[in-house]
Amino acid sequence: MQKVDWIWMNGDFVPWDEAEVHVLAHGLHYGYGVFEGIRAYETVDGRTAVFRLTEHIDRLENSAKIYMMDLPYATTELVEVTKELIRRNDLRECYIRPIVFSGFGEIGLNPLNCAVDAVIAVWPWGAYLGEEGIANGVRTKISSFRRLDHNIMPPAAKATGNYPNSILAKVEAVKAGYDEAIMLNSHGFVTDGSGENIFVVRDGVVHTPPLHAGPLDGLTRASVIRIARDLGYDVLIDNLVRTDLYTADEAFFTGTAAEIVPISAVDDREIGEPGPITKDIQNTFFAAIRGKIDQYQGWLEYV
Ligand code: PPE
Repeated sequence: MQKVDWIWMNGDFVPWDEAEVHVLAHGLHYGYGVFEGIRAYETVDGRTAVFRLTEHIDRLENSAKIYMMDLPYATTELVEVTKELIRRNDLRECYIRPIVFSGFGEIGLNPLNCAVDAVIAVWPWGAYLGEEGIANGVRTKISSFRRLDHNIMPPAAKATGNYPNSILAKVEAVKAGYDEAIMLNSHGFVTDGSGENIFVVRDGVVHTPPLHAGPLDGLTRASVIRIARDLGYDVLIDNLVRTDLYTADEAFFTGTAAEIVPISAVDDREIGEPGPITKDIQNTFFAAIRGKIDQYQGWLEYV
């Protein structure tokens, strides 16, 4: 990864190499932490804007609430710190990773006697599934690992400890020669990719799984639902099964890191080149994040 000058840690801006934690930090042992992934883009007028920053920080607060973790900073403070960090690092575009975790204090499951550490890091991060993936699509495999359940590790919380579930799926897919994994819940309904939400297009209608199926409540997903409806497409939020993917006319992933990535095949059933509705939504999204569309200016928080 590309290093920058400053990281914000527990209230201070510290040099990148000095942003360290103790090896006995509680969150490292038990995966007890919550985090976000956000992107900032250079817009048409040359200013940098963070995409839906406040809503990402709100989701961080909700994740912390689910885990009964006291966020030591208010939303407004974290929003301001994020903007200041981007300015200090002199970045026009970047990925933003806030993370709040139980730090050093005591080992043992109960986190209540541990410090709560809060960190925000920013760095330049290119296409998550490759430029080639954005342009031509990625090949996917349905994972043999099932997605976490609401009553096991709530997917509504973007918790660090949820991610080994995604990592099992990702590694399985990559080792088998695919680009990305698609996950099903324990009832066999499609949830999401290892780190992306999923959409399919059938007969001109856009479909995405409901939140109760178990995907993360993605901000990119919400943006795409709005964009698709504004473009005049019907969007249905309904359960999908694996064969809905095999026979889809079009399919794509959405996510902050991934942005919008067409899916060209699922379990070797070809979907093919990115389709017209995928491209329409992709083009609109890429124009929106760069401030080219007035009706989506409300999503941009200028640095
Ligand atoms: N599902 C999962 C499981 C997920 O991790 C993400 C984001 C999404 C859906 C899309 O949500 P949103 O970014 O709000 O549209 N994954 C983040 C972490 C990726 C990583 O490898 O780290 C991200 O995209 O930032």
